[in-house]
Amino acid sequence: MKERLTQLMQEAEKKMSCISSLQEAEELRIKLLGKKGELTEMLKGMKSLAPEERKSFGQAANEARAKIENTLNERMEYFRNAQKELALAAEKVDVTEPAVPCELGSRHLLSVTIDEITSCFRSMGFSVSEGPEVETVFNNFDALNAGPNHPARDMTDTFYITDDVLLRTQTSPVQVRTLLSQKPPIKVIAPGRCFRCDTPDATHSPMFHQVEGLVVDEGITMADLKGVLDQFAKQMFGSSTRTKFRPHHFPFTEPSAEMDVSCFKCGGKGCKVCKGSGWIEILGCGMVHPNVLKVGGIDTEKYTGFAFGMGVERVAMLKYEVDDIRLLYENDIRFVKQFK
Ligand code: 2NM
Repeated sequence: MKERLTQLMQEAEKKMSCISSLQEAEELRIKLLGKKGELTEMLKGMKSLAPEERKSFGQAANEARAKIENTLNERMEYFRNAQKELALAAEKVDVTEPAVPCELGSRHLLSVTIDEITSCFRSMGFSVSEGPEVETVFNNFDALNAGPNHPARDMTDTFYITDDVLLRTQTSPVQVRTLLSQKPPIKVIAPGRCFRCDTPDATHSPMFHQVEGLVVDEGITMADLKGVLDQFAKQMFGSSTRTKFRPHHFPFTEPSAEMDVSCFKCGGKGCKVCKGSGWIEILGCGMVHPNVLKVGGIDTEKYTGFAFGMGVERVAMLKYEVDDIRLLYENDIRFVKQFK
């Protein structure tokens, strides 16, 4: 039996030195030391030995077992480490590799235009105010002197949410909120999103943007309105821009007017942008109707005011010669990038 053990050890050592993977090491362990392993079987055969032989064989067999276990553990440890190193090498990050180029977007033409309009009025001392896009019917219509039968209130023109709540059709509700919460002097503009039930075409969109303004103080007259809006036109469209005011009608102003600017493209001779007339309609305006001031509890004997409103899309399209309003909402990066 001793010779067989020596032989088994020699073969085991030879096999162990040829192992080339963790799996092979495990297979060899089972083959030698497993329940039906070669060494295990040999130990089972010990019963047939004489008691004095049994002791020394048992010792030798245990030593052999320990040696095999140690060697296999060492080999397994080696392969585990090798596997770890391989995994780490595969994970290695090459910090010198050029990065994937990151596409930079740019500001949207509507944001650029709102900022241009806003900074004109800021330079004249206006503050900028914002309000909710979901408004009360009161703030959007009643407070603005648009009585219960005003055509603008029609279901077919306005997005109603309930009988009393709607998507604002202009930003004037922000002015109403200002009148209700502040005392004159008031000098504010309100840029923002508005909504009207319109079928989209080249010049209409059910969602669009406005900038409206409101000034209330003692002694405000039509001369202040004309001075401020003429100054705005010169800052926005060039210092040689001229303005003219045509009578108009709005429920919230009296008298009301529309302001045209001399064509900034042709200077007034007539071209495609001004459709040959030399003038371009830019905004609506007027002296705030006493009924509107009264909503804010303002003494109409002491205070007067003017207000105005313009469509941001229209101004942007004229100034940057965009011929279809829908281009402003498609967010095609090639379009957006033209107006940084
Ligand atoms: C316009 C034209 C004329 C306007 C009026 C008011 C308020 F709240 F003070 F009455 N805000 N905006 C106004 C006046 C708006 O848009 C074409």
